[in-house]
Amino acid sequence: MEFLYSPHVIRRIIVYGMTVGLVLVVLLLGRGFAQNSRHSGHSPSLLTFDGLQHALLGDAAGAKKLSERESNLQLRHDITDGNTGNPVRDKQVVYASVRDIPPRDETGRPNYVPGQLVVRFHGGVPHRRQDEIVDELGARILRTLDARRGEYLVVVSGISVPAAAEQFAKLQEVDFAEPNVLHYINRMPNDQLYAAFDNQPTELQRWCFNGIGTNSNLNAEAAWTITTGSSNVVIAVIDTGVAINHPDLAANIWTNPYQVEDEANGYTNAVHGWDFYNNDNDPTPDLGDGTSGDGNVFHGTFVAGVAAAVSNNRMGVVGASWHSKIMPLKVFTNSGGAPSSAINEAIHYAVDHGADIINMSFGSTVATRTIYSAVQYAAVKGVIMVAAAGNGNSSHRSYPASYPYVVSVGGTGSGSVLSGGSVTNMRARASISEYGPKAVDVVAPAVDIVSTAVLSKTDELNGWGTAGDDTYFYGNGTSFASPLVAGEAALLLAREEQLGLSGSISLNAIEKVIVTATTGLDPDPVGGAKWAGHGRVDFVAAVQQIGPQLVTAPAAPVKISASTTGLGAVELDWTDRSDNEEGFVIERAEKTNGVVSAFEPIAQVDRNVTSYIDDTTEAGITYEYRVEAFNAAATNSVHRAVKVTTP
Ligand SMILES: [Ca+2]
Ligand SMILES: [Ca+2]
Ligand SMILES: [Ca+2]
Repeated sequence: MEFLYSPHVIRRIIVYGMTVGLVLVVLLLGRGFAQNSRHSGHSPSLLTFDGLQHALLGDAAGAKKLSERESNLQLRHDITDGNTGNPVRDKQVVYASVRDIPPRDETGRPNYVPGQLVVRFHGGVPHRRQDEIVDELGARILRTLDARRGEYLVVVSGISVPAAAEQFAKLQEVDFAEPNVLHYINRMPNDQLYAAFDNQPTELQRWCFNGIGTNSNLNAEAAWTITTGSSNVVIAVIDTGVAINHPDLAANIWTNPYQVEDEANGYTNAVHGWDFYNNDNDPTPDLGDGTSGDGNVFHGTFVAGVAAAVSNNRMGVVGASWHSKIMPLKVFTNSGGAPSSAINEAIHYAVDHGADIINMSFGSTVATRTIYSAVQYAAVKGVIMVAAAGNGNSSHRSYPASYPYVVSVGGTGSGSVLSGGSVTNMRARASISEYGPKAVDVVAPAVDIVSTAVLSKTDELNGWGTAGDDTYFYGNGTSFASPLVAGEAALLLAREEQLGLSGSISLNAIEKVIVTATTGLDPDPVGGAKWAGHGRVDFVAAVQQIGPQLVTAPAAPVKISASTTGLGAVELDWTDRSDNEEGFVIERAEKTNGVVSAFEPIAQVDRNVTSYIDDTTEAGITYEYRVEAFNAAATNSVHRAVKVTTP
């Protein structure tokens, strides 16, 4: 297994004095080794830009003045000039009929203020007559918007807003009457590095997540207006470990609710994840030993931040999902090379500990039964798996990305601002990325990605701080495209939860959303027209696809068995065959004096749970049990019961 990132160019922003505000110093590092020449021993050059923050603030202030000046000019132009073919002014306004404005928008937010209308009277209608009309229609003027033009905000009662608007509009004295329409802003996070390089196409994070102007990219801001993610959605990051105390990650690190069970299984004190490489309970990165292998130390921390950094906290970076939990599962040490067995174990751990999504930013050209069986296990449980397509600049399959059930993510990004270009073209292939439908399902940005990181021993020897210090890096690689899609998947599950459909949409349906809510990209000279698989993911298009229409009934559990435990309780076991149940209902009937009672629900357990102990039984009674999978669409209809008689 190799890491799928290219450390060709990495710029670092080191944050000093986290608690007293951010002082940014950019260290430009020309790491002059390519992916396969880690041992070149190249000595990096180091450049420090003093006073960068000052310069940035200056730029931002300058930009603001400029736009104010422009808008003043525009306003003058608007007032004094005729229409001279300015496209900004040639646009036609199309008003919706009041009846065609739904009370709520597609995200469930009201489209207008209840009980309010804006009414304008025709010129020449005297104020007295205006008051009379308002009175006659049972309304009341709440606010005068423009007395001269006869424009008022009125309150109506006992009548719907559309009906009231129609009543007003029918009168010849009335120019228009319309709902008091609510407007919303798209969610743009306030994290310092999101739009740090203001007014430039080099606003790297924003460029990656959203694009700017007509250069739309993942359309994240519109998606974040609908949902910014849910803390109930867990993303397992199988990688080099995660710096769980990084101030831009700590609040989103998963805490293990299964510690009691874990003790019995040898995962002692597994509070925030597990290290399957060293078999210990510390899933933070091994910080290295000062050799070139240390280039991997930051990898898992970086991937975690791309998927789900703490966001909109005025600090550092934004993640694709703002509130998901990150489950750090470490399978690599600093020098790379994770055995299939550790990856298999980590996938099982993720599934059994409630991970909803697994990100795997690594690969091998070798397909293994060891990992594929774990992938199948996760798929049966409905866990979404996302993996990096690989950095081989070829059409070859890389695994785990190319296993069935795993979304393989290739990379966009040609040219690079960090390499001195003026823009990173996110419609074109990243030159490192695998391409073509065999290797790639979808693509996402893989160049000039900025995220959370941690310093290695080598970084310390280079004088950048102390190994283990929290920081931010820029980097390239399909390793970093994959967690963008993992984060997108987290937004989809958050939307599912928001709509009251938790767990009810099957893995199959979610995967279809990810691959169909995409944008086609320009053909690639090397990879051809289909280099990007189904295209570049589009966060808002995907979030908008989530809804009740995707819910199907869950498959019924099979192989239900019941047995009495030593203490007279009854243990039920079953095989879960559904990937879209919200949970299971346990039903019980009892046979007393030859009469069987009706089945009553006695308990409910979470999705993917496969056993239940009923300790409310009495001695010497014959019980019958049913276990039913349920979700928002249906409770399954299998009513085969098992029978047990307590001693
Ligand atoms: Ca460890
Ligand atoms: Ca942040
Ligand atoms: Ca299940």
